[in-house]
Amino acid sequence: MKPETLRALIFDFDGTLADTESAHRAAFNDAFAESGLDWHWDEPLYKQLLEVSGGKERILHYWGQVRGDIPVIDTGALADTVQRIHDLKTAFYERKVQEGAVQLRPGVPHLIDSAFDAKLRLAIATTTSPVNVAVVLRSAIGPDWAHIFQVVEDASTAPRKKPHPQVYLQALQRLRVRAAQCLAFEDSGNGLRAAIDAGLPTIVTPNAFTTHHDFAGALHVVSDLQGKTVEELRNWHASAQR
Ligand code: XBP
Ligand code: MG
Repeated sequence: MKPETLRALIFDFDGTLADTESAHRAAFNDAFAESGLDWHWDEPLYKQLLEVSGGKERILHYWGQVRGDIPVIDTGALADTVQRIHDLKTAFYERKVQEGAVQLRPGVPHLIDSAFDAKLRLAIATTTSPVNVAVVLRSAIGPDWAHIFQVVEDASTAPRKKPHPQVYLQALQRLRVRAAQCLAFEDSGNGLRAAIDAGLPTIVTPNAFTTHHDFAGALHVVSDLQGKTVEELRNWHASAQR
């Protein structure tokens, strides 16, 4: 069978395109303080909690861990409280990004530019909120970012969070390409499983929060995308066809 041509790159966002999780962690703690909660997520605890994809799901998971003894009288009220805390967190996160707390990871700006120039389709498949993608890429790339990443699937369009493959399956549908015509890029175990379950050959670039995750099934695990070229991506993609 004729090998497939590489036509699209699908990037995870947090921890892959940009180093965001320290700013997320600080924003969660600001939101807890603002809400009068005596919760504080230090780095070791946040590393564990990142096993749960999605900020709201993470808050709910932690609430169950620390307050499991208090029967939930009204699940609707609990959901509203979690939503309120998460909305606050997103506002704090946005401010931190605008103050320059988040950078694109090494090699990402150059690779995005060269992939765009090589007419590869670019997409994002993330469990974070759409405003978080926009605020980071607007400050890092400028308003053109939405022209460069033609497809963005996020928490608002794909409510079932990684490791569920929904966000990647929807990105493939909107790109109108087959999984074998793409490469996916991830930083976490949950993300890798979501991409693999969507049939995507996946490159993993771990970061300080995810180096201990299980990356079995990844096409390649590399420290970062520094110096990576479209040519090298095409070779990685071809090796997945063999
Ligand atoms: C990583 C996540 C997100 C962020 C926090 O997303 O799991 O939940 O940690 O962002 P990605 P929210 O799939 O891009 O690695 O609070 O908006 O969820
Ligand atoms: Mg990630």
